[in-house]
Amino acid sequence: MKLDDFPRYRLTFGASPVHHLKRLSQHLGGAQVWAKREDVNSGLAFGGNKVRKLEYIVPDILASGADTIVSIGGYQSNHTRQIAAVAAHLGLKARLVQEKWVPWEDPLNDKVGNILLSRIMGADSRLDDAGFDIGIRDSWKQALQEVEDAGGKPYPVPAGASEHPLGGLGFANWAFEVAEQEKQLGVFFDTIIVCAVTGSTQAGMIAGFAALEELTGVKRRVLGIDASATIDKTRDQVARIARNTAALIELGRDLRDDEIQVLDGWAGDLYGIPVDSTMDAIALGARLEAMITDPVYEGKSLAGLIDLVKSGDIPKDSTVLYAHLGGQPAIDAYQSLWN
Ligand code: 5PA
Repeated sequence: MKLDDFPRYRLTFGASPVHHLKRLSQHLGGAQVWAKREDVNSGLAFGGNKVRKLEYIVPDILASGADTIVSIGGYQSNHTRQIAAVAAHLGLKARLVQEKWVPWEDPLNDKVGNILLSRIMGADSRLDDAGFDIGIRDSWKQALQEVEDAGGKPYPVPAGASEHPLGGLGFANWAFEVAEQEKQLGVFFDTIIVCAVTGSTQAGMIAGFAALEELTGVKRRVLGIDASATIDKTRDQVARIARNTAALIELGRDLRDDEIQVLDGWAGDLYGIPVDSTMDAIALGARLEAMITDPVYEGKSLAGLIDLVKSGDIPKDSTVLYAHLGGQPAIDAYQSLWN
């Protein structure tokens, strides 16, 4: 099936905004930097990248007749907050497994930010001591079983909606949305910067831009910035989901290795713990552009962008698009970094 033939349930406002980061570009003195803003893509509890992925999963949820969406993430997972939002929007229940993915000892870490929003939206959000892993977890399988045992009909959505067979479609479509916006704005983005952890955001983009390349012959770089600090797993997952998504939308060729690039160097030692480059990037984005990024994901990918422009790896004549994927609600749990 071609991408346009997959059913899409609209959860976003429309195309997410694209704008020039003039002061940041000037400051870096190199490439022109623009942003595409998934952090303001929807009215559902602050939106974010998962809302876009879920647009292609909701038709399957509704067709399944499920009454409860079951998903998993860390205490401050943006994904589980977006699951809670979409469940509320559809009139379904949400059962969320919130694992201790980050050894972050702020006493409010399991009370404010994303987890608070999920609870306000009525999700059944339960804490679990297990540490970080982007793979399929027993705690999640157990939650599915519990919903069934209680007579409910669960619908499983894995971490970040990434391992779901349709998880890459939202961002495959994003590539075509970018191409439309380029026409309207009269720009061409030769490089895309995107944060990668569970992988289907970047993977979807890779498949989508590959499909676009087949139509136009135009190549570009989709650079993933790892924020998992378990880069081998993230790299494997991005590659696998990119290939699955490419096959799903009938790309008609294999993806080349040069199309799958997940870069190391900005995650620090641990998922969820910012390093100096993260904090500097957050400050720069906030002070030059009032563009707020978080210490877990977007601050790390912004740090990558800044360094790649400064080093000339992204050359001066480049026009680069920073995919802002959301994540600001988690900042409350990290207040001690600034107070
Ligand atoms: C997340 C993910 P992928 O997981 O698709 O690679 O996206 C990485 C990413 N930016 C980037 C933000 C703001 C994100 O929330 N978040 C996860 C979560 O549980 O919130 C899936 C890990």
